[in-house]
This record gives sequence, structure tokens and C-alpha cells, in this order.
Amino acid sequence: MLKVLTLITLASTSVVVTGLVPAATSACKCIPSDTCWPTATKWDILNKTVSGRLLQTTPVAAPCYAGPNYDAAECAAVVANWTESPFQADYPIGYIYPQTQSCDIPGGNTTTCSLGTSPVYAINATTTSDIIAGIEFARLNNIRLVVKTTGHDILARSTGFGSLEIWLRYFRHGVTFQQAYQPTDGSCECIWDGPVISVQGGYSWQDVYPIAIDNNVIVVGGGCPDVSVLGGYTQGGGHSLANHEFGLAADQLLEAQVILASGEIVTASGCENTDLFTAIRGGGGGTYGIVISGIIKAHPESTITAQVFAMAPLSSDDAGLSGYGSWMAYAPYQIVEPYHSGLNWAFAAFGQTPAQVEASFAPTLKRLSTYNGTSLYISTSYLTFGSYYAYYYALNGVNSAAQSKAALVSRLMGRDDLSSVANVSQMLNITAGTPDQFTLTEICLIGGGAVLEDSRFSGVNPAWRKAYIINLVALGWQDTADYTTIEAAQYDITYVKGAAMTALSPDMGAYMNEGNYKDPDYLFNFYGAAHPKHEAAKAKYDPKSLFYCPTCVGSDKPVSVVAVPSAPEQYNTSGLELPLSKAE
Ligand SMILES: Cc1cc2nc3c(=O)[nH]c(=O)nc-3n(C[C@H](O)[C@H](O)[C@H](O)COP(=O)(O)OP(=O)(O)OC[C@H]3O[C@@H](n4cnc5c(N)ncnc54)[C@H](O)[C@@H]3O)c2cc1C
Ligand SMILES: *[C@@H]1O[C@H](CO)[C@@H](O)[C@H](O)[C@H]1NC(C)=O
Ligand SMILES: *[C@@H]1O[C@H](CO)[C@@H](O)[C@H](O)[C@H]1NC(C)=O
Ligand SMILES: *[C@@H]1O[C@H](CO)[C@@H](O)[C@H](O)[C@H]1NC(C)=O
Ligand SMILES: *[C@@H]1O[C@H](CO)[C@@H](O)[C@H](O)[C@H]1NC(C)=O
Ligand SMILES: *[C@@H]1O[C@H](CO)[C@@H](O)[C@H](O)[C@H]1NC(C)=O
Ligand SMILES: *[C@@H]1O[C@H](CO)[C@@H](O)[C@H](O)[C@H]1NC(C)=O
Ligand SMILES: *[C@@H]1O[C@H](CO)[C@@H](O)[C@H](O)[C@H]1NC(C)=O
Ligand SMILES: CC(=O)N[C@H]1CO[C@H](CO)[C@@H](O)[C@@H]1O
Repeated sequence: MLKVLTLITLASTSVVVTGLVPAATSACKCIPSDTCWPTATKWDILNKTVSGRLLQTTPVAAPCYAGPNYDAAECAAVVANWTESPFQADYPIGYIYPQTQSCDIPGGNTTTCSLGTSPVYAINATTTSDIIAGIEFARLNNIRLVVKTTGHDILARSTGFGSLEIWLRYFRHGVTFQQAYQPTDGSCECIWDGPVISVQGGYSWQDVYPIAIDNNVIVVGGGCPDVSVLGGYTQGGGHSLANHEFGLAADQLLEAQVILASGEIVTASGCENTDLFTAIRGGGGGTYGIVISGIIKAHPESTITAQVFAMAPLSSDDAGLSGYGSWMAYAPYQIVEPYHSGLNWAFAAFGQTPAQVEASFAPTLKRLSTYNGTSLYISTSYLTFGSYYAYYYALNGVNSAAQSKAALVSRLMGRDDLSSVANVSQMLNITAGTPDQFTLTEICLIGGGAVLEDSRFSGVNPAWRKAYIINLVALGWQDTADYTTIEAAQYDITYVKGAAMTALSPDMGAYMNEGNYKDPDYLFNFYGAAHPKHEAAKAKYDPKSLFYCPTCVGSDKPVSVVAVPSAPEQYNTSGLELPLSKAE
């Protein structure tokens, strides 16, 4: 550690001597085309400081383009694995849900390959010293710093034009189970004495679930096993099949170690740095510091009865059921075989028998059954599982395909918002879309129950405490869609479908992690009444906005504004030899 700090000091001294560091008040960060951009020598010094773990980034599909990276065999491997989220996550600049694609695979849409808004350098961090070295380097050289664990972010919050990235995927120091929680700071009031899992590093849920299974406990984690535990998911709220029983993922965090913009490592908990603790329990990732470890609650296992249902209108009952459903009015495939419109869901109840679940659903089914065979096709079955994880892996628990092309909007909805059939129908009429649109609605019945309990030191949008469902609407486009189509979809999601959802629950908000990237009202929708306290935490822990991400707290402040991007590096694509024919 001492060695690291010495080298950093040397680097900063030379910076000051050459006078390249802009005044601390400079509004803009240095980008590669600026004279203030660090010299190759400085990057070399950083590289030595991080034991050779500095990477100059290259787009994942660069081997498909003419130039120094061209490699037909590698390109074929990239194409074969392009939509696999673990494959993308294994690249410092691989993304699961990119908002822009500056280097598509053949058959996709780009004819040139550039870094676009991806970081220029990444530190493949394995130690806290690596992380601190990156923070100090970015601060001293006034360059943008970005944090990425998996690259799942839907709002481009793990990208940044002309930035240095701290890549946490290989920062791994263990996952351990403890039967009874003991606060690390022994003087801290113990608010939970049950079992916990301590996660020390950039792990994904798939690394943690096996430990939970071995110890017969449930942790509140992502449906997609490849999402990270301590990154954007938990810090942004975190919805799960287990929310209704145990609360949001953010509510499970009991304490965390955080590296601040100053390079200092602090504990955030209910008795130390409580404002930081609150901020990272729902105020968004990538904003206040880098979370390097955390302790989360674990809950006793339970039997589960799941109701698998196809084709029905939205039900707003709260019979203890929770889970995910999806419907489409005009699907390009058979959503409920053999129909091209329909609804599927798998909702579950903890600790209930099939008879209990059937009984609570009986009134709804009776109403629907009158239409069965006439205007509706209805199929329902009940499955019982011996454990939560048996249920999870049977009906959920698979990674979604990466690189989906869709505009997305979500809305938190309360019980009252769903009480007027006329108002709900009006919204559904609009969000269903038109026959020419590829529209999918996901109903996340993950609110209610324990989610309604206001947890102490909570940073989530307070609207969550009234939420029963998240209604999520996605409008997709073809791989080769033109900009006009993409812009039109984004407009429609924002001002037509999103607006109809807002009209139904105007006082609620949206789920930031599955929010609209172009939401003009994101401050209210993502943070609600929690925004002022997060702004205060940002000002205190990252006063110079070292950590920046779009829509994150502080991103609306002028200090974060950076010059309009111009591609730092273009690969020459004339005379392009593609191993696969380009579909037009
Ligand atoms: C296929 C898919 C499935 C999903 N499923 C779910 C789901 O079931 N439930 C749900 O609630 N959400 C889900 N999401 C949304 C998910 O919560 C967000 O994408 C979230 O931001 C992912 O966090 P990450 O750390 O894995 O991703 P990253 O892209 O690595 O990071 C996301 C944000 O967190 C920051 N960050 C990452 N690590 C750290 C850290 N250690 N310290 C500080 N900041 C950090 C980054 O800077 C960035 O701002 C899903 C998304 C996708 C694409
Ligand atoms: C950093 O050093 C390693 C090992 O010496 C080297 O392989 C790597 O290319 C260097 N990174 C950069 C960006 O120069
Ligand atoms: C890519 O896909 C191919 C074929 O499916 C597979 O054999 C290969 O291991 C994958 N490569 C990587 C790096 O994941
Ligand atoms: C990052 O570091 C890990 C651990 O040392 C290594 O396995 C991996 O190959 C590295 N990734 C890259 C792209 O250098
Ligand atoms: C709907 O009707 C079909 C065909 O008669 C039948 O198989 C199915 O069980 C019915 N569904 C329900 C929920 O009653
Ligand atoms: C239905 O919507 C109207 C107009 O937006 C609103 O005034 C009314 O309160 C809503 N009804 C319910 C029951 O929420
Ligand atoms: C929406 O309402 C209009 C007019 O009331 C009707 O013509 C249309 O079919 C409805 N659309 C859907 C998807 O229900
Ligand atoms: C790009 O490549 C083509 C063919 O290989 C070559 O003729 C051209 O000069 C190159 N352009 C640039 C800008 O390097
Ligand atoms: C976003 C984008 O680059 N769209 C292009 C995709 O390809 C079509 C057809 O070649 C172009 O018209 C679009 O501009």
C-alpha cells in the first residue's frame, strides 16, 4: 500500500511540474484529444503501480473490422457469443444492455468500429491498492472515472466517454456465510442477529446462491444470476422474487466497506457514516464511492407454491403472491401457444400449499372462466417446490440475452393507482402498442408485503414503500433499424406509453435500474423525496464529482458536463473483410 501511494505521489509531482493539471475548478474533464490528457509515460507509471493490470480497451467486436485487431476466427467467436451476458461481462467494455453500439457485429448496424462512449483504459483490479491507484490517478489528472462490475446497467451508468474504468469483475476476496451477524464495529447497535452472507468483492448472484443453498438460507437477489451483488443492483434498490417476503435488496445491506473519492476506505453502517450508508442503500451505484464489500441478510428457507398461468387480465390482488408476468398484444411469436397475444405468469407464495393458493385465486379464476373458450384462453397449474432455490432455478434464474434493442420505461404503482378499472384499461390500451410495434409488458409483482416497510437508513425512492407492482414496458426494434425508427421508439416510450403510465400513478416514480434512459423527469422519478439527502451525501463524499454517471445523483450539476464526444479512435473499415456476410 505504501509503495502504491509513493508512486502515485511521484506521478502527481511530475504532473504539477509540467503544469498539465487544470485548476481544480475546471468544469470539464480531460479527454484523449486534449493537451491535458495524461502522457504515455504517466499511463506507464499507473500501469506499474497496478502491477501491469492496466488495459487499453478495445471494442469486443474489433476483430471483425479491418485494422490491427482484425482476426476472422476471433470475430466468429465474438459473433457466436455476442448475446451471452457472461461473455460480454468478461470484457472490460462488454455491455449487456448498451444504449448505443459503436462497434456492432457483422449483420448489426455499424459500419465503423470505435470506442464510442466506452472507457479508454481500464484497471483490471484485484486489490484495494489497484482501486485506490485508479482513483488517485483520475483525480490528479482530472479525467473521468467509471466503475463497472458486470456491465448490466441499462442507463449506460457503467460507461463514460474518454474515461478510466475501475473494473471490479476480478476483485474477489471471498463469500462467507455467518450463522449470527456480529457488526464489524462491535459498538454498533445490533439490528439483526440472524444469519448473513459477507460478500467481499465484485461477485454476481450466481456466486452467492450456491453458498445460500449450502446453508439453507434465502438471499434477496436478482432474477438474472449474472447481475452483481454489491454494484448497481443493490445500490439502486434491487427487485427479486423474494422481495414480497423480505423487502428490497437494498434493505438487506447491513454494512459495507467503501473506497471514497479521497482514496480513504470507510465503513458505512447504521452507526458509522450513516448518510453514506443510506445513499448506497437505494441512491444508485457509481455515485458516492466504490463498494468493495458488504454484509447482507440471509433468511430461512421455505417451501413454495407457484401458480403458472397463461392469458388473463391484470390482477391487483395481494394474496401473498409474488413474481413476474409478461404480456404482449401483438407478439411476433407465439407468446401463449398458439396465440400471438397473451399473458404468462408464474407467481409464487411462500409457505402456502397449492390448495391455499388455489383458494385465494378462485374468485378471480371464476370471473375469468366465464370467458374461457370464448374470448379468452386460460390455462393454470400449480407447482410445489421444496425450497425457494428449487423454484428459482425451475422458473427463473437464467441469464437474459445480451444486446437487446429496445427502449424501456418502468413505473411503480400503488394499490390505489390500480383500483380504478377504467383508468387501468385506459393505460393498457395505450401501453399495449399497435400491431406494427414490438411491445412487451412485464408486470413485476414484487412490491407489497415487506417492501412496504420503511427500513431505517433507506435510500430508495420512498414511492417504493407504497408500491405493489412495477409495470415495465419495452418497445423493440430490428437490428438494422435506422435512427429515425430508434428515435421514434424512444419518443413513444417517453411521451406515449411512459406518459400513460405516469398518468395512472403520477405521485409514484420509476425503478431507476429499469428506468427510461431518456426520462426528462428522472430526478423525481428515480429518487423522489430521497433526492436532497443523496445530494448532500454526494457533496460530502465526492465534492469534486470524481464519480460520474448519467442520471446519477450529481449528474445534473454543470461540473460533470463534458465536451461533446468525438470518437477517440476509428478502425479503418474500408476494404472490410467480414467472415460473415452482412445482412441488409
Ligand atoms: C438482463 C438483465 C436482467 C436484470 N435483472 C434484474 C432483476 O432481476 N432485478 C433488478 O432489480 N434489476 C435487474 N436488472 C437491472 C440491474 O439491477 C441494473 O442493470 C444494475 O445497474 C446492474 O448492476 P451491476 O453492478 O451488475 O452492473 P454494472 O453495469 O457493472 O454497474 C451498474 C452501476 O453500478 C455502479 N457500480 C458497479 N459496481 C459498483 C461498486 N462495487 N461500487 C459502486 N458502484 C458500482 C456502476 O458504476 C454503474 O453505475 C437487470 C438488468 C439486465 C440487463
Ligand atoms: C501494462 O503492463 C502489462 C505488463 O507489463 C502489459 O502487458 C500491458 O500491455 C500494459 N498496459 C498498457 C495499457 O500499456
Ligand atoms: C464462443 O462460442 C463458441 C461456440 O458456441 C464456444 O465454443 C466458445 O467457447 C465461446 N468462446 C468464448 C470466449 O466464450
Ligand atoms: C483480468 O484479471 C483476471 C485475474 O487476474 C484474469 O483472469 C483476466 O484474464 C484478466 N482480464 C483481462 C481482459 O486482462
Ligand atoms: C379453459 O378451457 C379449456 C378447454 O376446455 C380447459 O382445458 C381449461 O382447463 C380451461 N381453463 C380453466 C382455467 O378452467
Ligand atoms: C382515474 O383517473 C382520473 C383522471 O386521471 C383521476 O381523477 C381519478 O382519481 C382516477 N381514479 C382512481 C380511482 O384512481
Ligand atoms: C384502444 O381504444 C380505442 C378506442 O377506444 C380502440 O379503438 C382500440 O382498439 C383500443 N386498443 C386496444 C389495444 O385495446
Ligand atoms: C483504409 O484502408 C484502405 C484499404 O486498406 C486504404 O486504402 C486507406 O488508405 C485506409 N485509410 C486510412 C484513413 O487509413
Ligand atoms: C443506428 C444506425 O446506424 N442505423 C443504420 C442501420 O442500417 C440501416 C440500413 O443500412 C441504416 O439506414 C441506418 O442508418
